[in-house]
This record gives sequence, C-alpha cells and structure tokens, in this order.
Amino acid sequence: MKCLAVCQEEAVARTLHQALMPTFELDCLVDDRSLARRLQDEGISCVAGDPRRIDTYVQADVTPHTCVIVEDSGKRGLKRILSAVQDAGATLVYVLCTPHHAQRGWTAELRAQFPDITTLDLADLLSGPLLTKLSRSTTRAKVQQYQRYFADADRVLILLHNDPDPDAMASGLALRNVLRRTKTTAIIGAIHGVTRPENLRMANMLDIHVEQIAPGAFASFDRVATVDVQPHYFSGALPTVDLVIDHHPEQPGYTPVYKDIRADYGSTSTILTEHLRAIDVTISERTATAMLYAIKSDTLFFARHTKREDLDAFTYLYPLADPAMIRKMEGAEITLERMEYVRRAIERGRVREQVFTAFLGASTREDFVPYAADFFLQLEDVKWTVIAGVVDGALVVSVRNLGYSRNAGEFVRKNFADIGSAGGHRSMAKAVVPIARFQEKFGDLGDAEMSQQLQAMIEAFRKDQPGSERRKEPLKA
Ligand SMILES: [Mn+2]
Repeated sequence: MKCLAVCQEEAVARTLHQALMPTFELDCLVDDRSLARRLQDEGISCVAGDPRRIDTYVQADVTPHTCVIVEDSGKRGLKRILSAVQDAGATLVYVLCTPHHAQRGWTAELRAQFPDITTLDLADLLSGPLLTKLSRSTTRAKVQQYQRYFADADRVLILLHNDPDPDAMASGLALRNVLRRTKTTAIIGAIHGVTRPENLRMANMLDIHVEQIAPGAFASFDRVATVDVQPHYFSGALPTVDLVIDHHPEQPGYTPVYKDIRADYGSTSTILTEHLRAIDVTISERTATAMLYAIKSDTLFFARHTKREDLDAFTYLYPLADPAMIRKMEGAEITLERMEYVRRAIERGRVREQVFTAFLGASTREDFVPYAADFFLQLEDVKWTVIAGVVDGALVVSVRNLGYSRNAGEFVRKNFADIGSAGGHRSMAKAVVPIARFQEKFGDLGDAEMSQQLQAMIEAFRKDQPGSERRKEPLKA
C-alpha cells in the first residue's frame, strides 16, 4: 500500500521510514530541497515540494487509496496543507501530533473543519511498547534479586496449596525454570497432592511430579517459595518464607524475604510468564503448555477476572505450547465416576423455582460435589444449584448461581458458618461442616429429609429479600 508522509522534521521522516517500510511503500514530502537530497542519499524515497499546493500531491500520485500522514509540528499552515491534501483527492488522511501541537496546530477549530481526519499522537504511539519495556526491566531487577538469593541453596521447596490445580502446578514448573533448577534440586510439593481427575491427567501428561510434604518437613529445606498461595493458608506451619508469588488478595501475618503479589491478575502463571520473559529464558513446550492451560483454566478462558496482562501472556505462550495436549487435558473433566454422581443427582434432586437441589449421600471424593453443582447450573431453567454430599465424616455443600442474583457466599455463611467453614464469592461458594455438628443443629436426617432441609434453607434465603432478586432479573436478557 502507498503512503505519503508530509514531514517538517528530519527525525520524523526517518522514524516513519523505519517503522513503515517495507510493509508500506513510503514516500516523504518535505519543503526543504537540501533535506530532501540528504534523505534521498540515504535511500529514503523523498521529494521536495510546497505542501500547501494541490499540484504537489497530484504530482506525487496521491489517490483516494493513499495513506497521507501530515506531521503537525505546531507551525502555521496546517489548515492549508490539509485542504490541499483533501482537494487533491486524498481520503485517508492522518495528522501526526508531535509534542509541540499543544500550543498551536491541531486545534478544536481544525477538528471541526476536517471531521474525517484521524489524529495520531506520537507520545501515545510510543507509550505502550515503552512502558512494557521499562516495566520489564523493573521485573528483571526483582527476579534477579530472588534468583541470587536462591542460588546457593542445596534444597529448595516450591510449595503449592493442598489440592494443586493447573495454575499451581504450572507456576511450580515456571518458578523452577526461573531458578534454573531441576526436579532434584527444587521439589514441587504439596501437603496432600493432586486429586481431581483433570489435574491428575495434567500431571501425568506433562510429567509433573508433585511430592507430598508434611508440614514438619518444611524446615528441612534451605529455601521455601509458595506459588499460587500465601503462607497464612498453612495456618502457622510456615511462619517465614523466602518467596511468595501469587494472584490472590494479599494476606497479613507472615514475613516473606521476597514477594510478587498481584491480586488483579487472572493467574499466577501470568505473573511468572512476565518473570520468564524479563530474564529472557527459553520456555520449554512442556512449561508453556502447562502455563497456557493454567491461564485458560483460572480465567475460565477469559470469562472471569482477566486483565490485559493475562491476554498478553496467553498470546506469548500460545506459539510455544501444544494446543492438542491442552484439548486432551480439558477433556479429562468428564469421567465415568463423575457421571455416576450426576446420575445420583438426577435421581435424588429436584428443580423448584429455578433452584436445583440434591443430596448425593456418601461420596468417595470431594470434587464430585462441586462438579455436580457446576453441571446442573448449565440447565436452561436453573439459576441456582445447591448440592451436598458426605465426604470423610463432613457435609460438603457447593452452591452456584448465575452471579447476577443473590450472593452464594452469603447463603453458606448464614447457614453454616456457626458450625463449620463457609465462604465464597457471589456466584460460587462452599461449606464444610462436620456431620456431628450438623446433626446437633438440624437433627439426624435421612437422605430425603436432607434434600428437603437444603431446599428449605435456600428457599428461605431467597425469600428473605425477594425484591432484590426480582429487580436484577432483566439482566439475564
Ligand atoms: Mn491461580
């Protein structure tokens, strides 16, 4: 495509030449003959002419398909230049504002007179890449500090939360990469280990070994880092820690030597992608695949809690990863075992006033309960799901809703906080209550009574302030 740059300053002509060639076929127009010659001598296609005259543009073969960039350096005469350009038939006209333009040049009056002209601000064009480069240097300094601090350690523990998910495992791999260590010199560990089928499949396919570590063994490591979790989670078992990298809200009560906590990020893997990019290390296909999967899974493929940095990290990792493998890992969500609990929920559960409630009875694993809660929320007429099951002597309750109605977190806190742990967000929440405590409060209920009890609780909760829910309903459309 042809492009004509009407320049006053030599630096602008040279910069546009470098930026646009060879994608655009660029000619420069300057009014100073000696400048035109100098630029020509350096191989920059340039003509001298009066930019205020129509025939200058006619001679330069300007057509409606030529991009014409007019530098506004604050000198008088911009209006005559723009009129001449348009009269010569140009329609794709841009004004490039350099820092002088604030004083004169491109004014509101000109804007009104040439409504079809687009302005480009030189500072705006620079700021994105410049800010990225500079903040990358800040990250590099931070990463180099903790790299040095970890360098002389014999045994390093990278500690994950109790039920490691894709983001935790991918962050573990990435941090090991940043620290330039192997699986023998930096152990990725968790108190319990991986349990959910999709997470197990990820660990198997990518050969990620998460070692089970008892809290008593933390002290046997020279350095301990936590990723995707903060030390307060281990309730006192980790009073000091060397490094924390996390995207959950910052918690008090511990002293890290180094930390990088960014609560607005969609995943810890996004933070670690920035660390790896800052120090320019090669990211293996395995690590890239794990991190890409982690970003997808933590942000529900950008459907929640996502910012530009997550998309940037995704774009960067995408060509390095194996998308076929990710597809396979995602498929692991559906298993025969889980279908069995879905079948139980169909048999025992019921929908009433757009709430699906089911008591699954004894479950061999906890994840069957949230899985069923997510599953039944997909039904067209369902806005809330309340699913409970008994796992290891505790009643586990998972609550989901479509997010625009009343608060799921509030529901579990109101009903279960006094007898167990209960918490969560607007759209998803969980409670875990020892069966004995539940029976003290509600009596020893059979399966059918248990379902009725759950149903009564959610109905009472929703009727509490019926106005607020109805008012928000039109949002669904
Ligand atoms: Mn995470």
